[in-house]
Amino acid sequence: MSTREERTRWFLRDRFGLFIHWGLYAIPARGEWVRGNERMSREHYLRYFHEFDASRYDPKAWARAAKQAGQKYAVLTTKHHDGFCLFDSKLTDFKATNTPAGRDLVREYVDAFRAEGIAVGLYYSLIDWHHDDYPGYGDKAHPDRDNEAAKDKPIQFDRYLDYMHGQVEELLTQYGKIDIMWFDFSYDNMTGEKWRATELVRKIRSIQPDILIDNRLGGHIRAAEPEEYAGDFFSPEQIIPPGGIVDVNGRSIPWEACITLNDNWGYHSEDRNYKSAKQVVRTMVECVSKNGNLLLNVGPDAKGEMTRESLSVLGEVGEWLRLNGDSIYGCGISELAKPEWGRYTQKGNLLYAHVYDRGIGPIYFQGLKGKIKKARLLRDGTELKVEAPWMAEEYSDVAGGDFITLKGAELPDDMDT
Ligand code: FUL
Repeated sequence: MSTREERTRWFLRDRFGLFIHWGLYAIPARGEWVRGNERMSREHYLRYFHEFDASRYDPKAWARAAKQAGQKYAVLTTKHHDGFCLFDSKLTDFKATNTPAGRDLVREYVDAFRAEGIAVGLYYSLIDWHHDDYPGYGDKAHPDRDNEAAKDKPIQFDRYLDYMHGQVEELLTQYGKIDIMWFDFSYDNMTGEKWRATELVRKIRSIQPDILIDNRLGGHIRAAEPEEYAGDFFSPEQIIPPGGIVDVNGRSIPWEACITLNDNWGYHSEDRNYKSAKQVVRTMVECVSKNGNLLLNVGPDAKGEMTRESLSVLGEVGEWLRLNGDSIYGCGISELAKPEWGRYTQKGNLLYAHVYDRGIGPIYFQGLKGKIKKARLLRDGTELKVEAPWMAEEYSDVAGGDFITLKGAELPDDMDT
């Protein structure tokens, strides 16, 4: 069996992925938690099930957008907390094939992304507000448990676990090679063996030996536990861990920050708070400068289209990556301290200086005196001068740095040069 180090090699090289939250909740358009947050009854929610037609679902267009954005892998919600399945599961009727959409939407997603050479991940929620044998995650999150009749229903949790394990098996046997299994999530004492995690992970690895599994089944990857269900990578949500993530021995652990493009995972029709391309680029650089990945989320609308704003930001980020991708793919943390003017990423003896704030003078490279063989502007290959300008020599000697003079007074790119 492959080791975590072998399995994660491509992942640590590829650095940038697309997260897609899509399901029935795109119809009420108030985010993917809408059923739980608003305590919607099953009946109310079923309205969306009878209406979901995915009439503009074109995963090839999604895949093209991801490719142009420079994203190397994708993760789609095959089932979120509401329990609705985008795939044709034999184990439930609550699935896309039984809606007006009438087709297996996961199959089309997998095929489209594969065809663009993008690695394919599947998100699967451990929480399930639809399944009768799911105990609920807090009152708020399981509306059915709020009504008296449902409260007294005896629950056989093992039945749910059989169902959940069975669906994972379906997902991993029916769509060819899958690159990432993204579980969501453990909480309180619902963690690890409560999900029969060892059994589940063994099964997953026997079907797809090289698949990556996130850490949300509840393992403690950090404590260098056995790899059983500890997972292959950490999944910090809406944050970038300040010092990256290291294990008990101080070694860097693979991680991926998942971050929304606006303020919601699932489609929210009133949420216009989109991050700019500049913010996304800098977030991605921040992750890579700490040895992490960025999984950037978009929430397509009820018909299946990504919003204009999402597509436009993805396009701009892609244009930046087209010119500057060498400073992201295959790169990681630098041993040098974070510079005052921006960030470093590094690949072997190539150091990438992401200049955010040039200030008024030349750019100073602390600790690199005499070590810079040459410097080039990444976006167009322009030669940059490495020198100690007048007066700087003296300070350079004191501080042990070199100065790089950029030709021209302006930074060529306001996002990140
Ligand atoms: C969370 C979920 O509850 C959110 O809805 C979202 O899927 C996020 C990625 O994980 O914990």
